[in-house]
Amino acid sequence: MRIDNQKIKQLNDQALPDHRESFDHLSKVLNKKNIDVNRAVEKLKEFQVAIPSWALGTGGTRFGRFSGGGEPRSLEEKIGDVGLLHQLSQSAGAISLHIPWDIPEDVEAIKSLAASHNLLFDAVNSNTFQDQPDQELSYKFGSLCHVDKAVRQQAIDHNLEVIKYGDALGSKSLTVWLADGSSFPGQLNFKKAFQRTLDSLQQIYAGMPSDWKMFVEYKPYEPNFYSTVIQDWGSSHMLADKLGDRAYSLVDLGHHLPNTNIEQIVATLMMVGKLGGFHFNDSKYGDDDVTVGSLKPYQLFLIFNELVDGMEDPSSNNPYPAWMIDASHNLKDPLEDLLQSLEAIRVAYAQALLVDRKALEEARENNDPTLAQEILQGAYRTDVRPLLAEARLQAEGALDPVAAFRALNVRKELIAARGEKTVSTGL
Ligand code: PSV
Ligand code: MN
Ligand code: MN
Repeated sequence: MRIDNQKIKQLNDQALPDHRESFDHLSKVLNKKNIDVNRAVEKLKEFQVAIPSWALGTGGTRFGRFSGGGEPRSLEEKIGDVGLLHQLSQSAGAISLHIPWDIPEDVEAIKSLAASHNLLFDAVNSNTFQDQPDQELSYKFGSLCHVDKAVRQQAIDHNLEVIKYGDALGSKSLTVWLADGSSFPGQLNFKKAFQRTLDSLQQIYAGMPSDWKMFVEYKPYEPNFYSTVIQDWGSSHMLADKLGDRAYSLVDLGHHLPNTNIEQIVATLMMVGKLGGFHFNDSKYGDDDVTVGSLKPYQLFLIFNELVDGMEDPSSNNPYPAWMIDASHNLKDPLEDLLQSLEAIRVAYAQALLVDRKALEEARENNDPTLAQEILQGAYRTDVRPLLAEARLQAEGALDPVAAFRALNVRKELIAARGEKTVSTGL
């Protein structure tokens, strides 16, 4: 399904006088502070966030899953859903696939479908955390770290196959997230497990095309609750460092112990050119995967403050990071939720663009924490939503994507086309 652009335009026209008023007001405020409003709007137009194929259906908790209906039943329908998000928001220009959930049967047809929605293929993801029905050996006790060479080889071969699918579609990176670890003290030899994981990753790295990157994700818990092999950014960085120039750490917001200073991790990884990608979500307790910015928007801003600092640093050799939402929804409409996440990410990004970096650096050099806080919070407390709306308007998206999604009865139409009881593959 595609939305008629005329209908988006009609909704925008109705909301235009209010938008103009708030955008003009904000422009005046920012101009007084010597902030280039056009530059900020252009930056926002360029800023694209990938949508993971597994976030398009209703996620579950271990107590149940309550489908909202109209979930995508195939890769084609998943691409269609990301196309809708991109049409409304003009900021979701890529999809991230998870193999084997998203095996493309007809690569050329899938490529042209994605292109017709102006979508690129972001990082491809391997899955060695579940056993597939036709699989010979089990990952119950790990995959790339497994004590049995044959299991490791099976997991390596799977990753190489994922790279092949990604390459055919035009992806340029592989994200490896491992569930490997142990649930009981004494179960695993930490050092041997790490060495075996490195050895397996080296073989996968060697199988990547020369223009590909590998992103190594870390997580301190779940599904193994005593230890995970790649528990933190230090372990991830050690692996990426040993693997080579095209291997990087990937930071997922939910993959930290409570109160971890994630913005400092971001700054440190970017300083050494090793932050490859970012997974956005929010959480209160663990890897809750709830809507970005729904709980800790100030933390998100502080993270973006470091990301923008790293991206604008001329001496940095960090590549432009790959942005992705990694969230799941057990109550909300997944598409509405993703629109809210996109908005939260872009709000934090826009606020970080407003930070006067020269003044902040001076405050730091003068040991003036009060002024440093004034500068940061001045940017954080600016309502930047009119900037986002203007960027969308200029790109022919919707001024208010969630309102448009509802006014145009998108979910109702998806249910009519796909049915009430559809279940999408994913986490
Ligand atoms: C599991 O925690 C996880 O959410 C990781 O963050 C991966 O990126 C994702 O699943 C897909 O495998
Ligand atoms: Mn993730
Ligand atoms: Mn996760």
